[in-house]
Amino acid sequence: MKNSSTGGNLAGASRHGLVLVSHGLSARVRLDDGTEVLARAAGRGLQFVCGDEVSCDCDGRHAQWRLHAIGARRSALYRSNARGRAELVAANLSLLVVVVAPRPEPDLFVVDRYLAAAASAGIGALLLAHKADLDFTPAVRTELAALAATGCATLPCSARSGQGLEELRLRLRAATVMLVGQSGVGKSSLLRALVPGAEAAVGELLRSDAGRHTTSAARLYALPGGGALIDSPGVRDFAPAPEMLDERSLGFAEVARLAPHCRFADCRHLQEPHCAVQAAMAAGEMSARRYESYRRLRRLRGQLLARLAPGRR
Ligand SMILES: Nc1nc2c(ncn2[C@@H]2O[C@H](COP(=O)(O)OP(=O)(O)OP(=O)(O)O)[C@@H](O)[C@H]2O)c(=O)[nH]1
Ligand SMILES: [Mg+2]
Ligand SMILES: [Zn+2]
Repeated sequence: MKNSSTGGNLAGASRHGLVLVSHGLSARVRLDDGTEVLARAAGRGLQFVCGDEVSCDCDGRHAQWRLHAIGARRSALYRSNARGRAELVAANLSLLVVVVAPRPEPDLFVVDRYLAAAASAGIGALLLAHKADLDFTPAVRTELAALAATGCATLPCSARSGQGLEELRLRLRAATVMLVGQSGVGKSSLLRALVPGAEAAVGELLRSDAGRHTTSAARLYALPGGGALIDSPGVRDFAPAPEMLDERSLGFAEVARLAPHCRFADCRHLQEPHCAVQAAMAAGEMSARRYESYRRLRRLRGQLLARLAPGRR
């Protein structure tokens, strides 16, 4: 990979590039000829993230790259900050890979919220049951099966044993993918298995308390077969941006399928009569945990919207 502070002598000419890492007002950008440069935002209003396609030019006099425009986004994944405001996480994703593993013990409510955000943003999702060399508890296995039954694509695999990696490579081909999940589920290990040489480029690693390497910033890598893979720091929690969630289903696949059968078009599937979602839950056709997760996300969304605009529900 070429590295250069000025990226050659094309001062003044506008160049296309891809944001590899965003540092707020500056970004590491891979220009279309493969050169990597550090570029500063030309204006304060520019908000760019990993995966953004941008235009840069070089101020020859100061040998400084400026990022002056962001291309239209094909998709955008947002999270909510504490005040309910939408914060961009990544741009142009076609697939969100939510990684879980037997250890650390999965928080499936976090998984549900990632899946909800992806569905609401029109981004495909894959639930990766990682560390397939270890066993999930029967309770978690049951819930993973319930998630698969909602239509969510799932795949068992292991970066350590190599199980499922060929299948994973096929599914990621030509896609722009982000790996998300709790710290320690093995996202960076998957990155290293999928992108040869990524190890050398992993500059954003910190040593955690346990002496383990933990990822500190989202970073994009080119996939060998085409496409791109973004490794991201582990999370404890994830709150989707409230305004981005699908109003009727909140991005829950089974709720979206059942909602047309509710009596009221604006049914929130909480206490309303003749609600197909509550009926499916009562009949055991919808996972009780998923329904509880849906209720929690409704509540969270209401709270975040209230913070966003006091007096509004
Ligand atoms: N048993 C088992 N352990 C694995 C496997 N893949 C990775 N690990 C281990 O899981 C631990 C965490 O791996 P990482 O790849 O750093 O996890 P991460 O998700 O990137 O963690 P953060 O960067 O903190 O979010 C390491 O000790 C790995 O050796 C696997 O397939 N099986
Ligand atoms: Mg990592
Ligand atoms: Zn309903």
